[in-house]
Amino acid sequence: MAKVKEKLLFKTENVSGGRTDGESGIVEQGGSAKRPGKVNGVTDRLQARRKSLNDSLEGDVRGFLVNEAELHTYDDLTKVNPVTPSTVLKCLQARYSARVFYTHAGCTLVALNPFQPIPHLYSLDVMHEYHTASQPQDFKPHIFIVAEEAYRNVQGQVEPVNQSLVVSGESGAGKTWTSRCLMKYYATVAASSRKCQHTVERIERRVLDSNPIMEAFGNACTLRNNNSSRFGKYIQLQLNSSQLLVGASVQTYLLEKTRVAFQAPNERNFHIFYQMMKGATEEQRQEWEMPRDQKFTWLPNAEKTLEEDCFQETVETMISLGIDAHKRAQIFRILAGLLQLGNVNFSPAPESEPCGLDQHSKGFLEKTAALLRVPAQELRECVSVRALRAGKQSALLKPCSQRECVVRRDCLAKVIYARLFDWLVGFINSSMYADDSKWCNFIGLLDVYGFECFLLNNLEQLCINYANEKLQQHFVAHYLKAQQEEYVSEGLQWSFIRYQDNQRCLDLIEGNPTSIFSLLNEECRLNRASDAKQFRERLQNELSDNSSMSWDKFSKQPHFIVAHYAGKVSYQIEGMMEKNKDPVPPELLSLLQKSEDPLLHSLFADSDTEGNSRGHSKVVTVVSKFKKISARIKGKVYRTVVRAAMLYGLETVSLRKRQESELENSLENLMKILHSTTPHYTRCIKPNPDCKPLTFKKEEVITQLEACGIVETIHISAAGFPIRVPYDNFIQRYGLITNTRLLAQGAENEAQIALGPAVQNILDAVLRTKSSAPNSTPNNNNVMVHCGKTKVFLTHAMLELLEEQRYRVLCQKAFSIQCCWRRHQ
Ligand code: AD9
Ligand code: MG
Repeated sequence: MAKVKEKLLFKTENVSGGRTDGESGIVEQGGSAKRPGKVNGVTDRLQARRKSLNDSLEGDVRGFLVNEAELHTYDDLTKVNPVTPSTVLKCLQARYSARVFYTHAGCTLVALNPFQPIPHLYSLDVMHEYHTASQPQDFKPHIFIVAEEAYRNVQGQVEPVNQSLVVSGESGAGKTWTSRCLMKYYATVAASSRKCQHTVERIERRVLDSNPIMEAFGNACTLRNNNSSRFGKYIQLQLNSSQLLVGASVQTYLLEKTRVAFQAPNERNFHIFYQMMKGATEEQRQEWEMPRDQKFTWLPNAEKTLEEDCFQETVETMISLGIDAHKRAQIFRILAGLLQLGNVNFSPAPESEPCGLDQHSKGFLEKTAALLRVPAQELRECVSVRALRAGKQSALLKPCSQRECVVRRDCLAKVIYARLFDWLVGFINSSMYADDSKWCNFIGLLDVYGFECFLLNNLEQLCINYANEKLQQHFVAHYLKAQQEEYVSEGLQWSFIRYQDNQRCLDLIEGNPTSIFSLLNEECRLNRASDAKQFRERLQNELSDNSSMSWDKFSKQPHFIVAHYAGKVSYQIEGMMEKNKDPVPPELLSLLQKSEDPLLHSLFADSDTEGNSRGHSKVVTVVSKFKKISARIKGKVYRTVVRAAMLYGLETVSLRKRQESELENSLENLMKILHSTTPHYTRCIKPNPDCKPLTFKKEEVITQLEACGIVETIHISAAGFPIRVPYDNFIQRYGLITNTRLLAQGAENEAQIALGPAVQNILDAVLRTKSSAPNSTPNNNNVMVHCGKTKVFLTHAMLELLEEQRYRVLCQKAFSIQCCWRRHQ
């Protein structure tokens, strides 16, 4: 007997919605690399049959996909059959080789980084084409489809709905590039009205100009990306009732301020320092004490030439945003002061004496003091002597050790830089923000750090991964909603979906009453000497019943492991409490309050120089600031802050308002905004670690697909009815079970509906066989099928059952043909 060719076929839709493959098909919306349930109680043959089906569902795609040569034409990954990590990978690779960089993955867009300019892909003409198309989704996948969909959605069918575009991915994957591209798109399409061309042009320019400034101050060259954003940002583009861009606001998260004073080997400080060093005029050099040949400890790898080292562009955008010459001079002077500070080194001294400074360091300290406009002697004392206070008594002065001096020096640089950055963000906001009466809706763009897992992970990674965990939860909820909508439109009920969410992991990190964050905060509030081992024991005693937490028995360092949705991460505890407290010695704050530089003075004018010094537990820790939403924050406080800042020339925003604006930047607040909008997800993928054009490394990509949740999405699909087959395709493949023939293929909606009874007949026949031979059925519980209006929704177990039945019928037919043939011989 000729071997029955068993292979699942698939078909897909081309960009204009038509079929690209004429064969009958099973369109699988999701698959699973590890499908639940075990095969049991079946004959050997069926077991083997099932195994081969399983293998083909789970394993290599060779000989399984209809036409590998056409893989690059699959515009939506959910149409690849089966959807497994390996088929998804293969499809993306084929597309990348064919220089196709965008692919839909259900409700998300996957963007592969080309690592080379592709100007024709983003030209004004292309923007125009997507913007004016009646059905942009019929065009090739593109970031402009997402942009346009969000833009059109703002109007909403019933009422306007705010939109959020969430761009995620690992460092160097293209998030910031994509966000910039989206901003350009809106600045172009939302400025197309001639009526208020003047204002729109102005605001559109400002919105775009905010990028180079924020990147100059917040981006740096790292091992992973020459222009790596060292902060997260959420930009709201404000639209008026005519859908025109009239303003914008930006919120930033978790600036990596430690970079000012510490750069990992082969990495660099923030771009702005290099820009100043390379682009300063001779006059500026003199003022900033920056001769060309001067080496600065905090300016490593200055010899590297980067596109980002463009001082003139930064200055021009500062001018365009309204930062006047006076303010610019103050900003650059402060930054120059920080560079001088980095060259101050301390020499050890006996315990009762302050650390010494050699001649060089003395010189740099004096230059620092002159640039920061603070008394040099006080600066020296502040970094080398600690004031201990008990109650209202006068302070007891204690010389700091060499290490403590370094910590205080670095702390001074970090706190100045962080406040300067916040000030800049405040200024940018004040120059872009539209009056409340002028806008009614917004499109938000979120560009945050992706999931991180390094050799050593600490509080920074915990916060970043926690944020990603929250975003993943939001994504899952949204994705399920999209699935539900398809089920509803096909007349199915939603309750069939079961999936694993990441709530347990979130409980572990942020839950009440006991979680990593709560214990960490408690430990910091107790204000006792941090003890990593003791903290590890507390975690183990109080959280070991959460299965997302574990420990490596063989590790000597105090640590804990969290099982995130994207993988396990081991966090070291050493230094975590200190990072969480993020203390600033009050002496430093008092010193800065005395600065004669108006900008520096204003940055610290409202600092609390008392609370911390008494050792009271008024500590607002890093994690509570990042996580928390303040009950006091209602509606438009942020706008009030911005307005107040404008009113007072951006210098006298009160402490309360500044704290409120800080809390406004909390993750919970961000999640609240996201939940109130319609989200659109773009997952950026970095095809190789070396940022080389057109190089696709499978291992790199698969790890990212896992980390950004694409594989997770597949698992979620598999939890419901991953296989959806249009009625005509179903009859074409399984009609032989009941001798039903399909006369025409590719039926329209009504014709599909008319096929319902025939489909039901086939299903009844198969399910009857199943109940008459219960032992032969795998995963009895998972044999589920639902007829929608035009499609059959199947579980994998039901698909297996159908395939078995089809195989039996084919064997019977082959057998009777053989008998018939023998009889005739
Ligand atoms: V990080 O988390 O901030 O370290 P991002 O933001 O994900 O990172 P970024 O957008 O900075 O990465 O992209 C890295 C580089 O990839 C850019 O500097 C571009 O040179 C390159 N890139 C990214 N996307 C594109 C693109 N669509 N076309 C061409 C691109 N080049
Ligand atoms: Mg970035």
